[in-house]
Amino acid sequence: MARNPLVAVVCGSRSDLPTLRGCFDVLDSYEIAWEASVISAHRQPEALRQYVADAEGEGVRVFIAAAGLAAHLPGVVASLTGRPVIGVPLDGGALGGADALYSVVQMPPGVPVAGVAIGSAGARNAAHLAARILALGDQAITERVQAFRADQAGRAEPRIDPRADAAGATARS
Ligand code: RP5
Repeated sequence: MARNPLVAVVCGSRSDLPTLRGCFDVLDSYEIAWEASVISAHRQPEALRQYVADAEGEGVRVFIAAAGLAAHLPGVVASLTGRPVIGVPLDGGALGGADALYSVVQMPPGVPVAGVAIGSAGARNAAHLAARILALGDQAITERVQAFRADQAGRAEPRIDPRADAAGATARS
């Protein structure tokens, strides 16, 4: 965790934290200061209101909110701040995260939440998206985003031997 975080990651339960691991790793890879909190929109609504107000006052620019089941956390955070909110729907069990996905993306007009994929893929993309938002006003983060994209683009593997060991796949001659 860092002083003067630019990104606040909030989730509804400690049980969500393992799925968010990649989110923290990606933020670290961009050298973006972040902080994490476990505050449920349903169980601790007053604490959530207070936290969002405090975080805004302390300079948080982007909120990432992750929750499972009836995932109201991202929407409630968006109701409490004018800053960008990225919602990560999590797999809470019976409905495999579709319940949370619908909750995250079906926001009423005027209260936007940027929804990403269910689970760990979405958690990582939430961090990538936060980096791209912050990059609009930060040259160092812009350069790190460009470097990530260039590295990713350079990893194409045309004409591999698909039966070779995955780590040592060789170009087909
Ligand atoms: C949601 O309910 C949380 O985000 C979590 O995904 C789900 C279950 O919470 P716990 O019962 O594990 O605390 O609010």
